[in-house]
Amino acid sequence: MAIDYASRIPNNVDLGADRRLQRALEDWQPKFVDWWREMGPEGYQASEVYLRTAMTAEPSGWAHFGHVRMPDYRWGIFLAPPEPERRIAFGDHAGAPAWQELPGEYRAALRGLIVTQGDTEPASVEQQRRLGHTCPSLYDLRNLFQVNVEEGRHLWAMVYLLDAFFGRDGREEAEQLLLRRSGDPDRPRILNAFNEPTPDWLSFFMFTFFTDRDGKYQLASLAESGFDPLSRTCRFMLTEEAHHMFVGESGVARVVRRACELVRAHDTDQIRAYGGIDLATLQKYLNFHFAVSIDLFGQELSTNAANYYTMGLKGRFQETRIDDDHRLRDATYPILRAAGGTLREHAAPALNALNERLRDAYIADCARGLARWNKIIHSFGIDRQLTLPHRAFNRAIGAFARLSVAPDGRLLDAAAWDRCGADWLPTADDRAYVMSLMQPVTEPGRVAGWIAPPARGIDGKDIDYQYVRLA
Ligand code: BYC
Ligand code: FE
Ligand code: FE
Repeated sequence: MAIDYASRIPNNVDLGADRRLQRALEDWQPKFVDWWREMGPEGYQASEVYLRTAMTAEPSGWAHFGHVRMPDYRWGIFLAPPEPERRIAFGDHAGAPAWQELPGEYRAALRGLIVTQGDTEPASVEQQRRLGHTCPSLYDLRNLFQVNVEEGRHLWAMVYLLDAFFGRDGREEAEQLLLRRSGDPDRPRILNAFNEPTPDWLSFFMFTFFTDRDGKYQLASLAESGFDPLSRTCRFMLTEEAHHMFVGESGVARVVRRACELVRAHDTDQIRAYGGIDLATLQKYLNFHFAVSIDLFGQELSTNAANYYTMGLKGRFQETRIDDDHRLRDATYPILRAAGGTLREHAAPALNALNERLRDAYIADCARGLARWNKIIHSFGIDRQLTLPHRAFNRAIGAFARLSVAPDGRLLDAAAWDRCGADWLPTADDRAYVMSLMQPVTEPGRVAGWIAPPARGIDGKDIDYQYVRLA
């Protein structure tokens, strides 16, 4: 499945054979580039960035690295190779051949899922567009831009589906995806986490750890879809997503490492005087990003989720590896709810609890990342751990949104919340402090003082390689 880079839109879907689709996408392409110039990374459009471009869509496929100006990046349409004889794995149609064409009766539901997924991609680029000005190193600057161009490509992935399968209203949705703006009160992005600002690099690393990981879980569920083109496009997107989460996990790990070095060097937890981000502040940022990111899974009990499943559109994480009837009509799933002043588990219909089930898988994955950060802290002999707050903490979506819950899961009254909130979430002071550290470092090989250098460079290059040639 080599990708054809000779045509105007790189692709591995034989775009040349479908004139209607090719015209629709060629009409959208300049609008996308206009959007990129307006809302993409500010101040670096003319810089040459050492970017990775996929050359095949095979999981083992090789990538090409080279310096590229971002507006010249070859965004295109890449689907994972088809699985021969693929069948629908769950829901009412389980066992039937996967759909190669749009199942007409599910048109609206599928369009909604594709638009919601598509909307997050440009939103994240908008959120991150000013970060280049305060990069901690050229290595990090390059990683930011790699993430940004790939999120741009994820938008292409969803626009391909809209244009290929949804006709005129698909084209209209494709235009709307370029018109909404993150954080704009009049035309916001669809999901709340994508309207939050990403003002500093600690927020960026937390975002790529926590929020891009929602991307992993949502894409994995959509990769199970009975609508095969959606499945294949999501399977390829997942290979790109892995890099975004690496940027987040390794970014936070380096901040943790630097904090530990300063604690050891100065024998105090109060390391702000030495230009570090203390672990208490890191914990608050973590609390904030975890809560907004778990909101992205939707309500604990959701008829939308039940319908998507029954229709065969959105499965569970690793659906085909689960050993049950894949219909779930009589199954139950434990969920938490507030009762008698505490949070208690109860059995809910499994079909309605699918969002919660996916959130559970996500939380377990986050915990594995935290364990790796805690290993670093432990290796410095520091007696402190980063922890995930309780899932009911600081929620805006679902049954916990109405409650005040401490990070340890205690239900609080409003007064207790007001007294303690500042201990648990970044305050204006915390944010101002972190912001004060955000001074650009653009000399090859140098790294800002609040973060440890990366363990290794990119594509076998040294850390002092010129990953970005500033224009
Ligand atoms: N904010 O029945 P419910 C990524 C709405 S991240 C605002 O629970 P459902 C990326 C909901 O839409 C992955 N509204 O909903 C990461 C519904 O409204 P309607 C993005 C919310 O449908 C980093 C209503 O509340 N992909 O790729 O089961 C960088 C009832 O809720 C929110 C997807 O999300 C919220 N947080 O679940 C770049 C996959 N939560 O429809 C990229 C596609 C819920 O009744 N989306 N609502 O008007 C979905 O699968 C589902 O839409 C959701 C919501 C899981 C998001
Ligand atoms: Fe994405
Ligand atoms: Fe991502």
